[in-house]
Amino acid sequence: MRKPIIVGNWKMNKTIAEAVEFIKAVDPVCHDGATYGVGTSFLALNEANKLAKNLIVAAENCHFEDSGAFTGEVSVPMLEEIGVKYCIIGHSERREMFGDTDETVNKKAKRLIKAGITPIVCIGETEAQYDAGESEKVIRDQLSGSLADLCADCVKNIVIAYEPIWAIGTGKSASVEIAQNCCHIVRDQVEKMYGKEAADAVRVQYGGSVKPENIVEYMAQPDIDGALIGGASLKVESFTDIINKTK
Ligand code: G2H
Repeated sequence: MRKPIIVGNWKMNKTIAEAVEFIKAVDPVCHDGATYGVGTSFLALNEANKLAKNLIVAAENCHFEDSGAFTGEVSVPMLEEIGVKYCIIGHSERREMFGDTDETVNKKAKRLIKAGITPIVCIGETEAQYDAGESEKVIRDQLSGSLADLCADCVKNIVIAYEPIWAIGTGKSASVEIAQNCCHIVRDQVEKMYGKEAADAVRVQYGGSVKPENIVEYMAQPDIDGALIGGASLKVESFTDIINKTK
């Protein structure tokens, strides 16, 4: 049985004070129906992680090297030092604007796994690729690169977020059928790479304009084990609503 995992991706939102206020309000509402979490800025991570009892707190990126001349970057040992247990990698915004590739995502995944931090590996096709009918190929290619050369047991513990780029922050969420079909392709690709046991265990999230109004139908799909949620994770009311609807 896969435990659902629903993570808010705050992106470049919330100061430390705002993060603290949110966690104080939402942490007590969490329940055993799923693992709930938030991805915060590097600055807010330590405070948020110390405060959260029920929510898991995720970094939104990391560097694959442990130290060195990488101005502005944060390494995995730095995350380890403050007890962070999850890290989002390869989000489409990072791929588009900050040069993340399947190769660097793969290096980050390997380094995180070595540290016992769960990577939330993001993949997803652009609108042009979707329109050209290339979604499946893009998903399989991104996973082949991003998850290359990991151990099958390690793959069981990672989280994969399928986020079609055309549905991110646009209000244009993928239909339940498309989301299920693509999350099924994700699982099938994991099976091809690492076998059935890993594919049965890996948790696959859908992301892209998930909100209280559509969370229940996504979560009812056999291959969708959770969600990565941007806009609707920023307000206490809407994230609480999502938590209450996934009991
Ligand atoms: C996709 C998602 C969070 P939103 O980026 O990862 O954001 O829910 O705002 O589409």
